[in-house]
Amino acid sequence: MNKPKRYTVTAALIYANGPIHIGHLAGCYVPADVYVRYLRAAGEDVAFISGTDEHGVPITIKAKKEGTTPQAVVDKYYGIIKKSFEDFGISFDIYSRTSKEIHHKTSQDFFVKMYDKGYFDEVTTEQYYDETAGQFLADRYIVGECPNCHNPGAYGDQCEKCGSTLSPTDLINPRSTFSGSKPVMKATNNWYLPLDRMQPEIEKYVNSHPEWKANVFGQCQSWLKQGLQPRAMTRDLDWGIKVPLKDAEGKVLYVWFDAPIGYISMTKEWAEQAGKRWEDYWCDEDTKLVHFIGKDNIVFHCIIFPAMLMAEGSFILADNVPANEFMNLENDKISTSRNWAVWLHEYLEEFPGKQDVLRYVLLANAPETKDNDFTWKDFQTKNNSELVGIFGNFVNRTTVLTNKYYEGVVPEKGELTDFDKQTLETLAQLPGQIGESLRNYKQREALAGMLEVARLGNKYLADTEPWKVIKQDEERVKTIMYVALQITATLSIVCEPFLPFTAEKLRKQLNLEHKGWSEAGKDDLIKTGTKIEEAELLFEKIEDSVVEAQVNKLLETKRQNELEGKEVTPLKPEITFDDFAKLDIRIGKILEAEPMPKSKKLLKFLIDDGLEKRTILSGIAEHFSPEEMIGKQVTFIANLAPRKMMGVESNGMILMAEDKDGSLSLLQPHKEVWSGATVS
Ligand code: B3M
Ligand code: ZN
Repeated sequence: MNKPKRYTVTAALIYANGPIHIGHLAGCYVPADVYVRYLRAAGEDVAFISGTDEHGVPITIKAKKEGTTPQAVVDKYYGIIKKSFEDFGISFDIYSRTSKEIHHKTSQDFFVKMYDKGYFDEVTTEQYYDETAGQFLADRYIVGECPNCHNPGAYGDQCEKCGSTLSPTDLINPRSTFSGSKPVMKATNNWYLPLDRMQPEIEKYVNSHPEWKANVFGQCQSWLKQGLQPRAMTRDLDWGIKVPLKDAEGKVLYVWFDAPIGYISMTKEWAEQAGKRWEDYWCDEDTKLVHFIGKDNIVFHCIIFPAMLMAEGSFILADNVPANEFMNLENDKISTSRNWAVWLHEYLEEFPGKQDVLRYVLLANAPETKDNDFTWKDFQTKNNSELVGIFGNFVNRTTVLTNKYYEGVVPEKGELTDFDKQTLETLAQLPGQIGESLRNYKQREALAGMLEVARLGNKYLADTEPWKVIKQDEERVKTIMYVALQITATLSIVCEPFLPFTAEKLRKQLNLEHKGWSEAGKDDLIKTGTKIEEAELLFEKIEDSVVEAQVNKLLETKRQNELEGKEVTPLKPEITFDDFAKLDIRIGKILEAEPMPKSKKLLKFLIDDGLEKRTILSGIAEHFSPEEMIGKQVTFIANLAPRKMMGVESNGMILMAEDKDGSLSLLQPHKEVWSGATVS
């Protein structure tokens, strides 16, 4: 597009059913904030819109779990989420909620307009219905046996044990979670968006954006290739926005219909307060619309919402949807149900004043092109070696020396050496490069460019050595410090999108007013004669004990999960029957058992396998005494290649089941069988 007149930037409307964690921050909120802060610094007209998504089954599920109402859930989490974003410095222009009156009206009007244009197909389908509770059942409200792994507690949309995607009719013996009764099939009408018929227009739109990030463009292509299916835009549910039609009693708008319209209704709300025209931000072709989201929301923002906007007809479409991949935590997927997360509100309490450290680490490791990992060790390293060691160190040396030599007054510059000129030229180029990376959603690259400014400063001081030169040539040192101060001043501008709290501290130290991006890199940014403040540390070292405490907190979570049986080992890759048939599994009887000398773990068994007596070593000495094993029947693998351990050859392997607490249990036939019985 041509140079945009203004920007509408949205960040995903997260469900108000739980607090914010670092996965949300890295995937969507920090990148959105960095982008917006840069645009504002560059003098652009921006509306930065977000809020909570307060409808849909995820909210009602949470209410059921907490034994309260959906309204109580959204009220509670809206408060927690809004406050943690504020404290973290995410600079939304508005942070609203989809429960607002204006949103209900905007969504209903949107629906009616599409309806009047004949965009919906009314379709009758059979859905599960709970006769006792008198309501249709969303997929999540039906449980039953998984047809794949036979987990008895699989949900109508997914089995959490084997991970397979299901539909409610796949379940064996389905039950309603409301009454426990067997649901019946009942006919119901809903309104469908004919994405199949709209595919050509949608394809045209997506294909006009080959510049989208590869992960986003690729996911869209794979949806389009499969062929789009009609999708119901209404649901039989009692929590949500009422369908504004006659004969639509008990039906609400599909949450993914109303939620993205939230971007529009929240813009209206903001415009009203800010004295702007909301239409400028949604209906003008010269406005650039950008959605920041996590990768699990790509299809909704790149296909379904654009299709809705096309159908409605009055709005612009997104120019870009720079979705990130996922951030893992200590090599494991972030999970709310397993409490495997770093929660923002807890971080803010435990690391007061260190918002920028977390922002920095999340950006440096941003999952821009693939999933990435957050570890506390890396958090410490990045803080200590980059923020303290490079950024803080440069600023501190400059401010300390300025105070020491000139009582904090920026000196006059004398004649510039070639090296000074070269340094200033590099300085002049960096802000433009950083800005370019930011406009192209390459935030890791931009962050590296920002740190490059501090590196330039450190190198300049290391090469010019003002602390030595001061003894021979006081005039020269004035110029050196003048140049170093210009670098510091530029740093205060270019660090702002990434490290807003630091930028403010730095501006205060330099007594520099807020300047725009175009000022950065200029060589008279901070004027001769300006009085700066006493040096104050921008960052402090993070000690080992602090990160150890965080790691221990996570280990405790893991232990707790194991006790509660939430850590189920994922399934191994599928094998063929032939693979299985290669195993020779048999039952044998233990004739003799003794400890292995010098080994804490191994026991040595003599086993009657029906054909002969064989020796098997087993690492179970910490769980069983030799005495209690004698005479027991065990299941063992009889054709495992012999293996020598501590000088003794072991011929097979005894099978055990490991319980949640780590204790072992023998696998025995449920009635005594003859030694040598085969297992198949
Ligand atoms: N509420 C999903 C989520 O919270 C959904 C996003 C809506 S964005 C319009 O991850
Ligand atoms: Zn399953």
